[in-house]
Amino acid sequence: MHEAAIGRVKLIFALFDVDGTGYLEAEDFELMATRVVAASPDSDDAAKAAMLAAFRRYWTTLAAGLDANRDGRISFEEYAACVLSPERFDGAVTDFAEALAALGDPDGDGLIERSAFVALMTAIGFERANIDTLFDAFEPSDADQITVSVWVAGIKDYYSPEKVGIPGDHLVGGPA
Ligand SMILES: [Ca+2]
Ligand SMILES: [Ca+2]
Repeated sequence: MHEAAIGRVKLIFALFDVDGTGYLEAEDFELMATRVVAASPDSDDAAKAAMLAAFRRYWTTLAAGLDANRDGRISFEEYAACVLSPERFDGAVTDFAEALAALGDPDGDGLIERSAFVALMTAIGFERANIDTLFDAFEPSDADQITVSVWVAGIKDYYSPEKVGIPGDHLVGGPA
């Protein structure tokens, strides 16, 4: 696997272990979902419910596919196996990406302002400087907006082990 993809996987594991136990558990996804929904106060209840459902589906899909020793939690070693068969997690990642981008577009015009993007990505736990660099890499319009579809594609690329040199790589590592 490419070094860049390993870095992306390590970062996501660290951020999703919200309670810092060293393992991914159902509780981590509840905590993360609550935090992300709270970062989008202008979203309607349907968008918030979709996000919560996407986080829960993501957890159940990961647990079903990766909890090799069946202890109800996912270690980093177990998690890293997801990059060996990413197609098994495609549906859950797509759900997650679409629900997150929808939260970033509360007025439904298909565009995401930088402020909404920063709020959601900060809630997930990414570094502020890296978030801005990523937004810039998505080539925002003169009005400083990106499209929902660009963001959805960017999230899916982030989880694709074969992708290198993608905008999402800006999230990995400290600010320059
Ligand atoms: Ca945890
Ligand atoms: Ca386990």
